[in-house]
Amino acid sequence: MERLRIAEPVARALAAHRPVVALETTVVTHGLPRPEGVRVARDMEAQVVAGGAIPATIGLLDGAVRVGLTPEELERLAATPDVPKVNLGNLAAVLVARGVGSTTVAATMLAAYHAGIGVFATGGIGGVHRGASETDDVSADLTALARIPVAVVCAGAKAILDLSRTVERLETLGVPVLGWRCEHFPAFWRRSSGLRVDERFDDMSRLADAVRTHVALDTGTGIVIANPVPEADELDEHTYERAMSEALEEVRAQGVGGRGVTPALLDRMQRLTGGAATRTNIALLESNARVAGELAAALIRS
Ligand code: PSU
Ligand code: MN
Repeated sequence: MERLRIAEPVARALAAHRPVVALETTVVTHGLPRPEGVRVARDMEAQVVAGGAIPATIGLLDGAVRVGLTPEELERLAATPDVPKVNLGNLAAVLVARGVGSTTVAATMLAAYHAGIGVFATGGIGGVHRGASETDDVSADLTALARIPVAVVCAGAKAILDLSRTVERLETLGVPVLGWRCEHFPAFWRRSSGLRVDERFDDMSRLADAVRTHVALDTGTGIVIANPVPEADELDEHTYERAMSEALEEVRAQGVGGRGVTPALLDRMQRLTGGAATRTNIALLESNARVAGELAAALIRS
């Protein structure tokens, strides 16, 4: 891939067939309040290591897609004012024009795939927004999942979305949704949306076998590994329902559109819950990084 730069430790790990997990940077710059993002990124890397793999945090710096940012580089990215949020459509333009950007799930999957990394951890994938029948706002994450064979460990999709239509769309696209120790698609801040996953897995070597088998089928799609937030960190149901309807209402009233919608909703959730939503978000990010590390390690053994 043009303008792809793989950091030395990541390249070495890949050459030696050691497990590697990709991490994104939009969550660092747009998904969490500053300076929490950078600290969480470091914690996620530590969780990948604890799971048995090598982390590769991905973002745009100096006109290149960098796979494996150092702590200093991550700081530099986070300190950039108005850092652009990059998906598949604006990747080339941002590379050429600004040279710096944070990668969403979609762009991170593309970079991971070209670097030879098959496992990726995020918070929640993007999906079909509520009201999409009018706005047509559907995340490019779904486009990437339909086209790029990388396994994405997530706590479902952000519950600010229309989860039922998101799950329907994943099915249409032929993207498997595998539950890690759960039957139901998680709702990000809550453990269950009530929607079913394709299959529940309780054993990591079996989950790895399902991932490996799907990739070998060569359908070309990605895979969603749904990992609910740990019970102790789940946002209380009442707080969750109330904050979410208010957040959706505020963002609608302010006329936020396009790439701004998801960061605005996450920011409102954080404020309306007095930080509780962010604590849950951080807990699920760390848990996903840990599971992704374990999955990458199991894939090497399978
Ligand atoms: N998960 C989080 N926080 C985030 C995101 C995911 O816990 O901020 C980001 C991811 O980078 C994802 C993006 O790709 O939100 C989706 O944005 P949109 O809905 O505009 O496609
Ligand atoms: Mn969108």
